[in-house]
Amino acid sequence: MDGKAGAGKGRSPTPTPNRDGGATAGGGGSGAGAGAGGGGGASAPTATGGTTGVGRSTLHANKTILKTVSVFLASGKRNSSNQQSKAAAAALQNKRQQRQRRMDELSGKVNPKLLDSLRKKTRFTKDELDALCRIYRKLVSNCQYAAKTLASSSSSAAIAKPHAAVEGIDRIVFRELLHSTFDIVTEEILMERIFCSWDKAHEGLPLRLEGWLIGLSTFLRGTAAERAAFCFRVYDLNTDGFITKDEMFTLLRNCLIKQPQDEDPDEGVKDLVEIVLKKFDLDKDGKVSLEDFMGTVTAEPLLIEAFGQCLPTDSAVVSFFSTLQV
Ligand SMILES: [Ca+2]
Ligand SMILES: [Ca+2]
Repeated sequence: MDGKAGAGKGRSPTPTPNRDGGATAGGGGSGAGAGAGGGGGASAPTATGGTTGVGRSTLHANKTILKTVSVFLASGKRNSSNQQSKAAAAALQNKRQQRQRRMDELSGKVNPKLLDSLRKKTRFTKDELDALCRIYRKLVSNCQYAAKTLASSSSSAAIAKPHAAVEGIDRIVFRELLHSTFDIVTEEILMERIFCSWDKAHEGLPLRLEGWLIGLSTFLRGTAAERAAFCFRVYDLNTDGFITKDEMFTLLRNCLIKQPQDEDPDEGVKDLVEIVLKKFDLDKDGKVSLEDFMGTVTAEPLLIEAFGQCLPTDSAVVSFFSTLQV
């Protein structure tokens, strides 16, 4: 109340010096407006540089602080300078190794240690892994090329740039591969789920080398159980560990051809959901757990893709391996 009255009082005298005050205020206002507008306009293109720039500048700041600290320490204890240079050398060495590993990953050369661990984690031979690493490199460069083109094309740069900084296979290139190489012709929603479920280890998206290879191993050479677990992850849309009736409805919605004379076009889908639920829900709690799913699929392997295609056809797998030329 008081504040309002004060504001009212404060305002009421303004008409008196109206011309001067009003004009200056107006001028100030438009000036600020123009300034903000200019800033806003400029911020779209600079934001791209800004995001990386911020990262770089903090890195610089950190480096400077480190330098200052080390100089300070060195001035205090000259004796320990030997130790310090050792530590600095070790840090540099560490940094170099990290950079080398990233370069190797990108160039398709995988260091022997990593290759060895990947061989244990996947069902690929060494030669197959080499070939798959080459494909990874190619897909990553496709992603980077696409990101660059997008970045240079327009104001969408601000959105595209942060992703471009992360090396890996993005969803667009991944989907294209699923579609063209593995004959997966499926709903948008499943394509997205396949992409998100691929990386079981949750290395993070876009897909990095290890996630790509382990996912591919399940996809192409997985045991029945591995493949079933993968399908379950895909179908569990909200990743809460159960395929619910709602999720089944979403997944099965478009698999029935709707009849124009149907009063309730969803009726058929709802009936289908009930039938499928009965089939899968072994413990009768109204939703499908991983155990339910595995039990059902073990008894009837054809039901593995009951909620939509998310595995390659056999012929696609055969032709994929033949193109690896190993
Ligand atoms: Ca769920
Ligand atoms: Ca159940």
